[in-house]
Amino acid sequence: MKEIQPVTKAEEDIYLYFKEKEVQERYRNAMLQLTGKLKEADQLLKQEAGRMIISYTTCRIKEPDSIIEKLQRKQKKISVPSAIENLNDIAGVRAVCLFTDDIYHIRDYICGQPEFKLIKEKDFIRKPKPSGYRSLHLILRTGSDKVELQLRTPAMDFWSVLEYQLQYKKKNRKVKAEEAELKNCAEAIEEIEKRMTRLMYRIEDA
Ligand code: 0O2
Repeated sequence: MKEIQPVTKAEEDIYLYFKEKEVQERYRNAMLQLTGKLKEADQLLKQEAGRMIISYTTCRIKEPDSIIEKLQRKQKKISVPSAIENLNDIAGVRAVCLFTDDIYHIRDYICGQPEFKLIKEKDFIRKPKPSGYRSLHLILRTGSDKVELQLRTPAMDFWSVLEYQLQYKKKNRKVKAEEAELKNCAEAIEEIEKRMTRLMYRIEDA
């Protein structure tokens, strides 16, 4: 969202390095490897449950201006090695799963694959952020690269889109009422998801 024009040599290096064909290719391959495994897990679980598991998967490589903005936000050195060391989500994959239980089954499958080493896990589903943000973040290493996998439900996903938009509005005006309403919505979503999960198991057992 925030456009940063490279002004320093370090910023220009970041632009050049992360736009290099081989670098993009490396991150793309790491993401492809992960989406391949997600497809495997999806098929296996789909057969067991007899219903859809992963609704959709998206991938993205972080843009250089976003890399620079995040390094600034985290008060880290602006350089290519610093970005590689300090940012875990230069390559990011998001899988939207219908139910919270599916998210943990997918998590277990991916973590059981020898080509992926789990280096960090942040469970904002069991412990949501104060804003109400919910999602499961896994930082996985494959070869020399890191990929962030975000697992969430469709409702967590549409909630986060609105909250992300609000973060930008926040810079120019007061949004306390909207923040409070979003928090209420996050709680209502959690409650509905729990009811839907109970219903899903009742239907499966019927
Ligand atoms: P953008 O612009 O979406 O890419 P780490 O260093 O791994 O411990 P990190 O990456 O600093 O942690 O933060 P975290 O909390 O794991 O968040 C990673 C990404 O998740 C963020 O990337 C967001 O995309 C998303 N995210 C995290 N928290 C929130 C939140 O409260 N609301 C919304 N809408 N999204 C969130 P970026 O780079 O911050 O943003």
